Amino acid sequence: MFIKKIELREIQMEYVSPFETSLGREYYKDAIIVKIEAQESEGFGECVAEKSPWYSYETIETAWHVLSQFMIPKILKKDVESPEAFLSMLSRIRGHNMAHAAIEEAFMDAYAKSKKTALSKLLGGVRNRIESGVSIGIQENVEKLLKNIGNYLEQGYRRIKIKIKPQWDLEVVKKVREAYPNISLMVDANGAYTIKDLNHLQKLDKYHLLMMEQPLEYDDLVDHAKLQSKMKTPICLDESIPNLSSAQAALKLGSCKVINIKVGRVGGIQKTKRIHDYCQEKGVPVWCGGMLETGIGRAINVAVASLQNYKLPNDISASDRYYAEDIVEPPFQLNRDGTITVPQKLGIGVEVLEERLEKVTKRKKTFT
Ligand code: OSB
Ligand code: MG
Repeated sequence: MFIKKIELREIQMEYVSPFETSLGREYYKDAIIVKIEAQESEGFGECVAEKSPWYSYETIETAWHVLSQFMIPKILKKDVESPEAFLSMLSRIRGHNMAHAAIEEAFMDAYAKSKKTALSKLLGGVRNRIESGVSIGIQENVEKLLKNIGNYLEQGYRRIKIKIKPQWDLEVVKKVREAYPNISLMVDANGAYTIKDLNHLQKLDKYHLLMMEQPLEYDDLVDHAKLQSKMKTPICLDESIPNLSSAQAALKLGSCKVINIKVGRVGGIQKTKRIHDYCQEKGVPVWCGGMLETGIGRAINVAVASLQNYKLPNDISASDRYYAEDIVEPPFQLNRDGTITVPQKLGIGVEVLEERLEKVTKRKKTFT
């Protein structure tokens, strides 16, 4: 595939409601959208780096820098014969997984289109529908949280994830369980605790949570192993798994029983597939995490979640849970059974609405 032109856009879209985690509160989605134009097709990718380095060290600025100074020059005006060749052309650039993922997604979309296949099919996906869960941020009070949960359950979401932090944890989970004794419920701390909180966290065991996501520091595996050995609730790692080798280390150490794979965090679709395959071999289920993506990133998430070992509900909700107006057509909708249908059209399988993209663009650069 001969790569003729690449376009970077920084966009900003308002969330339907602010999203708060132990890391802070966000009102807008800021992202970089990458478009690759090849001889035979074009493709889109989304960089999930945020404005500030809270979730990850990467930011919009670091991704823009690394994409334009180092990644784009390596592939522009080049003939790339396969996804593997694409990866190896960029393999000298260490780290910056979110930047890597964005440009690889755009390549994979264009590549699937050139092969006249849907991205899900190209990857070996086995589902027509993926299970949809919803991730609910920290609220002003528990009453609001319970009301939100009720709304999402009514819409059909199959699993509720609530964000926790010290002072917004045991009492909140207790009240949610009292109101909804049997729902599929999990918590995500985004690394807000340390191993010194062991006794405190153990008190969550009585609420039969589906799992507890990333309780301890983002770069820790050893303390997570200690914590997991002393808790019944399965630990799921998010931030602590940036690549295949950390996934291997985590399973060997016993740091978790589940892995949340985010395409951006692990550096792209092919790397996602490798972690997925490894976990499958080890009998460890995975699910697809989210970064409140626009329809572009969402389409990629839906495609990877169609793989066999995505055995738990994903943080892939309908477009209207995030945005009043998405930038793809059709927007992602929740089926009544709490699933989202995997697009069967070529590539990411949804049309990117370029006029709408233009409206949300804050900066744009074209490379030819
Ligand atoms: O930890 O999973 C997380 C959003 C931004 C940063 C980190 C996380 C999240 C989410 C959102 O939980 C999930 C979604 O996209 O619906
Ligand atoms: Mg998380």
